[in-house]
Amino acid sequence: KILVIGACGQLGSELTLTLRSMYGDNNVVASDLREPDGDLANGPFEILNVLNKTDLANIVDKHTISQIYHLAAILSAKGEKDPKFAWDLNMNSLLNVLELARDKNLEKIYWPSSIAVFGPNTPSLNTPQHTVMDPNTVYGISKLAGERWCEYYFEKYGVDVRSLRYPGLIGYKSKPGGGTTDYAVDIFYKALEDGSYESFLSENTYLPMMYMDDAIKATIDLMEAVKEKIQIRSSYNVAAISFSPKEIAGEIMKHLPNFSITYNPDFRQSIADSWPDSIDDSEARKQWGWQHQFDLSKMTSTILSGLRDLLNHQTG
Ligand code: VAH
Repeated sequence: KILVIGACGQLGSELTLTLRSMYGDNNVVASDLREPDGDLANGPFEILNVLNKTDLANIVDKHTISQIYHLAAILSAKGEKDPKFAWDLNMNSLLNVLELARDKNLEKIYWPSSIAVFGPNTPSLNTPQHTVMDPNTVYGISKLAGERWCEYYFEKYGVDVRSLRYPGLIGYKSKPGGGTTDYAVDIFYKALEDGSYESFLSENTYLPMMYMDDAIKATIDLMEAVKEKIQIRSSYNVAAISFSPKEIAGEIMKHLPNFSITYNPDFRQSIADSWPDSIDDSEARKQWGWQHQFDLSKMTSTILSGLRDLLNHQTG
């Protein structure tokens, strides 16, 4: 059975539903700090603080878990507000999961890394798989250290842990949680609700991004790949699209001609400036057939129609 840690998060909630549709509701145990709402309640759920090793081990034993997707973390912007806690949670939770996987000889572990592992001295165009990495956010530092630990536990103890360096993930079915790329989610809600959006990043801030369905497909493809194909045990570069606030606003205006955007950069601008503009993910494409499906135009029309239905449904 599969355990998803952080199942109520932006990625966790959609990934849990996908895993349940693939393996059956009762074979995917969702867990988080708080009770789920909506569809997540349609399967087994456990309240879990992943920093509590005993609780984690008890849940693994109780449900005979063989795979763990560990998605709980404090993201980039939120991490800068409480650096020590962000480091403690992001780092020690991963070490708890890796140690447990080793102890109980779990079959597979999934842990997300991020383009946040790159920093100001990393080449910013077509950032290579192997390159200079000088992250200057606590989140990025914890993800870089985490990648090193994943590779260590694979090499030293044979733990089959797999990882992707996600770009900004853009979806509409779940709310984002404290990231720097969240403007690209917020903009859709504001476009439909207010007709205008004030961006906290400047107009030409290019960032690597990916529609949520592509991110989930990449995760499943990686976890389903035969072991021999996985040559990288730190974390794979994966990419789909790169765009700026100005570009996504322009795409939205094709559907909502009266939509307007203003720019008021805040502390998140410096985080975005430290990250790449685009990513070279040729290793993932070569080794396990990664291929994105959503470009900016398809993502925008998909989100606008999906979110319109969601908001209409909510207002009843
Ligand atoms: C963040 N959404 O903004 C996350 C992600 C690359 C961005 O890691 O922190």
